[in-house]
Amino acid sequence: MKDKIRKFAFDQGIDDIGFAAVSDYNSPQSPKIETLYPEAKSIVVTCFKEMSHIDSPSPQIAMNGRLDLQEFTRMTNYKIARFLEKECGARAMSVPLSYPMELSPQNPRSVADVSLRHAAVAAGLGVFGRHNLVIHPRLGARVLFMAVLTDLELPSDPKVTEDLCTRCNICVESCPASALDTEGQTDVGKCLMVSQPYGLPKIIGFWMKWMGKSPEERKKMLFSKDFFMTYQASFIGFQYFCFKCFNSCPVRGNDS
Ligand code: B12
Ligand code: SF4
Ligand code: SF4
Repeated sequence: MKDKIRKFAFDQGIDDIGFAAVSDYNSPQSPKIETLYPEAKSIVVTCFKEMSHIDSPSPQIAMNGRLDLQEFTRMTNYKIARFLEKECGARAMSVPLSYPMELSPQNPRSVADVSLRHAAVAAGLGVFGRHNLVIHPRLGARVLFMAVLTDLELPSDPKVTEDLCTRCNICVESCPASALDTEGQTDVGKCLMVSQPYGLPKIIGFWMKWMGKSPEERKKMLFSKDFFMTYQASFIGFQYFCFKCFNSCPVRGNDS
């Protein structure tokens, strides 16, 4: 069964795939898989290599490549979930690449329903590096993950046992927000301010300022770069302005 799924997934253009039994998924901060899908037995994790757009000094080009990849991964993941249901007699639920997720003041550390990094580790697709990202043994650190939860019994693939991080510290030094200074922990607030400058904190700040302003001042606020960029981030998804920890890591794998 694993071979059948693997072949279908590679035919869709994925870069790698791994399988993890739900019992081998261990993400202490995240909800238990059973709370999302009580009958789930396995997680099918796919891996996609990010292309060179993330090296562009233009945030538009970098983020546009990410949007293209997001579209491709979403469609591919959905096709795999459909294949599991239609051709393998299974039930399947696709897990989002990033969003939608529960965004609320009650979830300040932005914990998603499924931690795709922990799922990738459980499925033998890599190990955590100093940047808290998962490094793939053949593709390096510039990879994104997707997953499908299924009731098929699929044994876990062997885990990567080699430490792929060289401890060079380049990621830590490259982070413009100093968000990686504490080992094993990304400072979410610091990262967000730099990597998503037109995200939620900007929107809240904007409307807080809006209150108590005169009509003339409000007009000025609407005709500002902040408002235009926040509009674009919200409606088009022009979200990330920083890929530094991701693209500075010299572990590029042998597929680069
Ligand atoms: C919310 C989110 C964020 C939040 C962070 C929230 C957080 N606390 O993790 C913010 C906005 C800051 C963020 C930033 C980025 N993200 Co993000 N993010 C997510 C998302 C949607 C959920 C993550 C989550 O649930 N975290 C909460 C829990 C699981 O984290 P945790 O248990 O506390 O683990 C943390 C540490 O303890 C440490 N850790 C845990 N176990 C271990 C073990 C070892 C040995 C080590 C060293 C560390 C370590 O890693 C975590 C980092 O804080 C995932 C997609 C998904 N559904 O998984 C993508 C995801 C993690 N993001 C990703 C990426 C690429 C980024 C960015 C590079 C942004 C960009 N431009 O693309 C930065 C990188 C920041 C960094 N170096 O950590 C990729 C990572 C791919 C990879 N190769 O690992 C993911 C998996 C998206 C995907 N579908 O591929 N992200
Ligand atoms: S995405 Fe940018 S700001 Fe966030 S941790 Fe990575 S390098 Fe730092
Ligand atoms: S940049 Fe260096 S320290 Fe950071 S994850 Fe990559 S290899 Fe490890």
